[in-house]
Amino acid sequence: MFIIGELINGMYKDIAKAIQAKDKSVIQRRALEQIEAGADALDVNCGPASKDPVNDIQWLINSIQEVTAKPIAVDSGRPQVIEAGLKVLKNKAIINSATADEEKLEPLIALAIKYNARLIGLTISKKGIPQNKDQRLELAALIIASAQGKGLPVEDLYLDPIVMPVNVAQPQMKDILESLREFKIISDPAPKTVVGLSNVSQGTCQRSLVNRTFLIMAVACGLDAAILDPLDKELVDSAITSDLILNKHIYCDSFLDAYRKK
Ligand code: THG
Repeated sequence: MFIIGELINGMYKDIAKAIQAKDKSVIQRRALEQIEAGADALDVNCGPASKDPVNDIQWLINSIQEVTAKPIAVDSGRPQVIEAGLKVLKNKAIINSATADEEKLEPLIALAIKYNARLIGLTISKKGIPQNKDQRLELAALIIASAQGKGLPVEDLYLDPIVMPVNVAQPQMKDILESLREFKIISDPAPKTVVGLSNVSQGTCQRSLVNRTFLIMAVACGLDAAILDPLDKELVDSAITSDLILNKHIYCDSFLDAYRKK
């Protein structure tokens, strides 16, 4: 499981405050905590309150790059904010994200190629979030075809079925999970898959349990990567154990420690 830490997001009050005050230490601490806990990459989003997202995303990325060389996922709905992030990124970036809306998708695929970045494609269109698996697969096929047509390697493409809160879209959960499995059989080579895990438990109680259970079920459907809270130790332990059961690393009695020291 490729773990992308979700905690550097202006959605969180302490991060929003740090961005406003340009207090690097808060951001750098949150970056290192997540990596220490097992994050392979960091999602970075300046949040809805940012008045100058182009400048803020560059400040965030520069602050993080002073303390770590881990990959960064530049998370914004605005292509100009994403490009601002890509300009200052030193390592292979992840663009988070493009939608299956041709006008937005094509420029973002072009950016992914220009900056040699990985791209997260959301199965959402102008018409909104799909209501079933077939609509998700249709949008997934469109994203894959567009990426292949422009020359972005499918290995660099991560498809995201868009996870909805279980208390809002309970009848859709099964379709979301099955979409993950079927994204893999649309093309050869197969695209990778990713989810924003904490979406599933927004507004629910027992958040950690809901997140953990969904993650394990998604891993069984072939999930490659997740944007999640790496400070939830039981969650990361479950992710590592799921990979162990899928034979992605070798069993030893201390497999949790061994994985974390990798
Ligand atoms: N797919 C992709 N990218 C994404 C998402 C996705 N990026 C953003 C988001 N979804 C993933 N990140 C989060 C981060 C936090 C929460 C959910 C998803 C979260 N936050 C608390 C809440 O809303 O209750 C905030 C708590 C607080 O304010 O302190 O749940 O799906 N590609």
